[in-house]
Amino acid sequence: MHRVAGVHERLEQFMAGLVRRNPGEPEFHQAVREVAEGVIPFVMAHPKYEEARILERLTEPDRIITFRVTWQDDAGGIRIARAWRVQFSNAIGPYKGGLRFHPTVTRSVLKFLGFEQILKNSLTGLPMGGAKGGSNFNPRGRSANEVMRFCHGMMRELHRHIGEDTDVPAGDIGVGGREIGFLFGQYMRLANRFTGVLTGKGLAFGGSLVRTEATGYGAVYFLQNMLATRGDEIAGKTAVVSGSGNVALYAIEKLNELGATVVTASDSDGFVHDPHGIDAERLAWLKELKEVRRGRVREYAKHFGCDYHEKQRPWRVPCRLAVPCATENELDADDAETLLDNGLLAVAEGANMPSTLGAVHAFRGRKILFGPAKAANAGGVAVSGLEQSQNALRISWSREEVDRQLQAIMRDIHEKCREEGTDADGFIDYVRGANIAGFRKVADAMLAYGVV
Ligand code: NDP
Ligand code: 2IT
Repeated sequence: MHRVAGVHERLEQFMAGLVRRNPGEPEFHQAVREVAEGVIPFVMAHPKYEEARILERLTEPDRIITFRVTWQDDAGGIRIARAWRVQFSNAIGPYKGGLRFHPTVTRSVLKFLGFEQILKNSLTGLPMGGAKGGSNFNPRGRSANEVMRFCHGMMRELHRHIGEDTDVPAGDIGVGGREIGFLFGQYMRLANRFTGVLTGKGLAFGGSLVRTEATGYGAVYFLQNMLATRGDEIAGKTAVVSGSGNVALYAIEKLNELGATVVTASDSDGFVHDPHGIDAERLAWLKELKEVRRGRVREYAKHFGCDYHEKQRPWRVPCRLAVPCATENELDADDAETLLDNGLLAVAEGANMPSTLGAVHAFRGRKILFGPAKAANAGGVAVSGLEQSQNALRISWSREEVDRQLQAIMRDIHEKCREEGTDADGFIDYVRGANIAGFRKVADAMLAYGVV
């Protein structure tokens, strides 16, 4: 009894300090709280981490670079946006993490993403620190030429802060293969170096096979591993997916391959419900719509004659598997209850922090299989790590080889969650497991360095 009260007090005291030091940053507070709920009891049971104040040090970024990006729009007007690179921790490797271009990007959003990235990267077993960056630039509706000018403008400043052994950015929302090409081209020109300073590159200039597919495929591999602990499988089940970007499209592809029926996809305007299932043929159409024509999912509904739900999220559609792949806080406690009442078996988070804390508590309370983002979506950054290895070795591995390594990494992350997160009754708390396993490695490295 005494012990439990102590943990609660310590958690609230820690969070009060964090909130005081980081005012007006709700996403960052949320991400830290989710981790602290599991890590504080662990730290209290291991005084070496408590005495070295590892959690306090790990929640303070190494540095945050804030800068202006100026570019010219298609009409010749001068535009200004704000950009950041949050270099959170390089305790176990060079900073690593994506860049996001979206009007909702703030310092708080990038701090939450950078913090999550530390533990996610640790879970992959590869030597990568945690970082995130991006801009409140809104690429929607802008021409490819204007996006190019923005990317070149951004790299004019970013280039002096990154390097293959320092910090290696990649994609995230609004930053895909096209943007990485523009960013890499400008880096090369400014630095006069051809090196693996970004991942998610095109195959012609150092990219890795399977990086495009890796996050979505990895989330489904993780789901497969979770279901296997209950003697179950993906085949024959209905799945609800949100989003229609990089992560969603390849999650749908792998779910299809493994025999599920995926009945939804969405974007920020609404979702499409296709009871027939987004099969291989329909997925090819959706990919072309999103990746080439850069259209909206409502066009899918029109083309295939199914329902479109404006300004709604897909969680009311009955399913056994839910794979949120759009953005943070897109699934709340009410959505979780609805999904659970409709017979939900498992969730694999493709997006970062898609479930609110209330939703996470609801899933854990009902003891379903819940794969949190830092474990379930780690396949993307893991293959980024493999891209860095291939660049360093100046070789390219085959599709089969990279996919084999991705599957092995996802299996290994699942195993780490199981080792650290199994309750006395046999229930695997993947949230606690992922947080403690990710934390332990980084914390041990920090202990070895002394007070730095
Ligand atoms: P994309 O830009 O390719 O796609 C994002 C998708 O989410 C689009 O369908 C977009 O709709 C939708 N979306 C974005 N913002 C919102 C919003 N505020 N509300 C509702 N829908 C929204 O990004 P990714 O697929 O790469 O990223 C999706 C998620 O996965 C993010 O949480 C990202 O951090 C995470 N992630 C990505 C990885 C990667 O390798 N790319 C790796 C690990 C995690 P619209 O077209 O309307 O904007
Ligand atoms: O959230 C993420 O893990 C990513 N956006 C991928 C980061 C990376 O460096 O590949």
